[in-house]
This record gives sequence, C-alpha cells and structure tokens, in this order.
Amino acid sequence: MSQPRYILLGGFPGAGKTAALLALARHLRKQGRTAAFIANNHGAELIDTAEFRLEAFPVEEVSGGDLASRFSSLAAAVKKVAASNPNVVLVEAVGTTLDLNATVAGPLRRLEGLEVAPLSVLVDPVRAEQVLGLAPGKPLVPELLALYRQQLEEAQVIVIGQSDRLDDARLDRLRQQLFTAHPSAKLVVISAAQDRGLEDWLRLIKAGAVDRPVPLKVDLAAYAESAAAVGCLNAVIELTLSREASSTALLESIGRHLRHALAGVDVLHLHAALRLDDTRIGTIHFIGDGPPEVARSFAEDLEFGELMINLRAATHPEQLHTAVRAAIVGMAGEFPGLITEFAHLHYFRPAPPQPVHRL
Ligand SMILES: Nc1nc2c(ncn2[C@@H]2O[C@H](COP(=O)(O)OP(=O)(O)O)[C@@H](O)[C@H]2O)c(=O)[nH]1
Ligand SMILES: [Mg+2]
Repeated sequence: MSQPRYILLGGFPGAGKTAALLALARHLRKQGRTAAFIANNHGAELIDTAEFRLEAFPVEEVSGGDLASRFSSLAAAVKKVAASNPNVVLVEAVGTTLDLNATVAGPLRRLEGLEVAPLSVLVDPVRAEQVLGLAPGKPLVPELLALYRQQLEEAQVIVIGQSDRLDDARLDRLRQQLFTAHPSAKLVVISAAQDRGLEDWLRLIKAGAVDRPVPLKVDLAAYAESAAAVGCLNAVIELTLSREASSTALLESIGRHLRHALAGVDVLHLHAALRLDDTRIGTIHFIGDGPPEVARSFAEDLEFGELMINLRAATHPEQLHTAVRAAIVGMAGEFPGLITEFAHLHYFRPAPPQPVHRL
C-alpha cells in the first residue's frame, strides 16, 4: 500500500473547513479513492466528527487544543487513521490556529516522514470581502483581525470557499484583491455546497506545484491573545418529549431561539445537531448575522434525542452559556412536556497555544 497524502487545511472559525473537507472526501470517494479525516478542536463532543462518521469515513479527533500544542495526539491520530489505508487524509486545524507550516506541516514531514501537501487556508468570501475592505460589515475585533490576516499570510494555497454565495463579478474582485495582497500564494475557488472547484484544488496541491513556505513571524503572546478572543461552548443536551416531534421542527426552534439570544454577538459559527442515532442526524448552522439554515434532516419523528451545540463567537464564554440556557428554555416552551437535561457542558476560551515543535 502506498503512503497516504495529507491535506492540511487552516482558516478562520466558520470559514467552511469541515464542509469543504467533507465535500472533498465525497469527491474522492466518487473517483474510487478513499479518504480519512482528522478533526481538531479545543473541546470534546464535536458535531464535525459525527458528520464524517455518518458518511462512513474513518475519523480521529485531536481535541483539547490546537494541532501544534497536541502534536503527540496528532501523531497518534495519524497512526490510527493509517490503519484504514486511506489514499488521502484530510486534517482540519481548529480555526484559531496560526503558524501551521512551522509547527504542524513541517514536523509531520520531517519528524513523522509523511507526505504533506502545501498548506491550504480557506476563506469565507463574505467575511474576506469585509476584512479586505471590499464590502461594509461589522469589523472583527483587532485580535481576530490580526489572526485572520496572518492566516492568509502563511497560506501556500488560498481556497476561496462558499463561492455560491457571491456573483462572478464579486468573486473576480475578491480573487484579484487576494492575488495582489498575497502574490506568492496560489488561489482556487470552490463551493462545497455545489461541489465545485474540488478537482482544481486537488490539482493545485499535488507535489511540486507550490513554492517553499515563507516563514511567518509569530508573536506568541499576541497569538495567544487572538486565540483567547474567541469564546467557545460545547454542549450535549438530552431531550425527552411527551409527544413525538419532527427533527426539523426541533432544530428550527433551537436555531431561532439561539439566533435571538445571540443578537448583537459576533457569532463566528453556531452548529447544532440533533441526533437520534449514528445514522439519523439533523444539523442547523448560522454565522454572523445570518439566518439559521437546516443543513441536514431526517424524516422520522422522535421521542428522545441528543442535541449537540458547538458555538464559537467573539465574546465571553459566560455570555454564550447564558444565551444557550435561554434558548433551551425558549425551545422547551414550544414543545409542551419537553424535558431537557445537560449531559455535557463546557464553555471556555481556547488555551494559549504551546507548539511542541517549530521547524
Ligand atoms: N452556501 C454555502 N455555505 C457553506 C459552504 N460551506 C460551508 N458553508 C456553511 O458555512 C458554515 C461553516 O461551515 P463549517 O464547515 O462547519 O466551518 P468551519 O468552522 O470552518 O469548519 C456552515 O453554516 C456551513 O453550512 C458552501 O460551499 N456554501
Ligand atoms: Mg470545522
């Protein structure tokens, strides 16, 4: 069996990394190639992992910190996924990560002997337009703006994702602006939702297509401040209903109440999932000021279910906790007899990054 190729993807929280990698995994599967996934996050109980499992892709998790700080856990995950002999291993870096070339891609190549593709960094085109001054919008807090810019600086391939959200003229303008600001990076435009650009992306990151990375100057204290500007909350809530309800109605209700409870907060990503079992999972998302959108649903009504919430926002974790509690109360008010019980609740700021290696 030949060695798998590792594709490492960075990018801001909510950029669409998981969706892009899932689309890539499906795309590879259609071509008769196999993909495995390594998820990375600060907490446990991740919806991303459940989504890959649902589609029967081998998955490992590096949790409790960024990939560089948890390098031994990453090396262990690499060994475990390799057991399924995948052709490609897709590795997502948690959205507050920086310095991936020196602290993750380099060590994986040189210490673990892996074939790692040039570093891809994914951007959400709507947020990218705002950051680059092409469109108005509520600015990011300065710590996060700095993080966003540095993530782009270290990209060998900038992947403009979610291209279905912009018309051609805006996409061209964004591409031009990114090209001017980052002339040494390759650019590719994709849409996970519409299965577009994935082959172009794969072609770009084939060996030899990209120059050596320019070392990034990282101020570790400033980087730690950037990471800590994000509040995180992960929760699992057991739902017991006295009367069966549709998964979509429940998801729409929690989405609506969370949206309301988080008004005025810069939500980087809200991802909620309703899980009946390993094969029946519904999901809802929103980012920024956008409306909640159901991304996945299943037909059966349910009496029991597990509601998972993964929330990232530029605010205090305590505020997220208050909002989630309020939204659960709001949802319960719409389903008479609904009993909710928190099985897992963790709200926190990401731990300061402490890279194990820097090459
Ligand atoms: N319209 C559209 N939305 C997308 C696309 N890819 C991701 N999204 C949405 O972007 C949000 C964040 O996606 P996710 O992959 O979880 O982001 P991550 O935090 O970077 O892993 C979700 O609401 C997705 O539904 C896309 O290609 N098109
Ligand atoms: Mg993700």
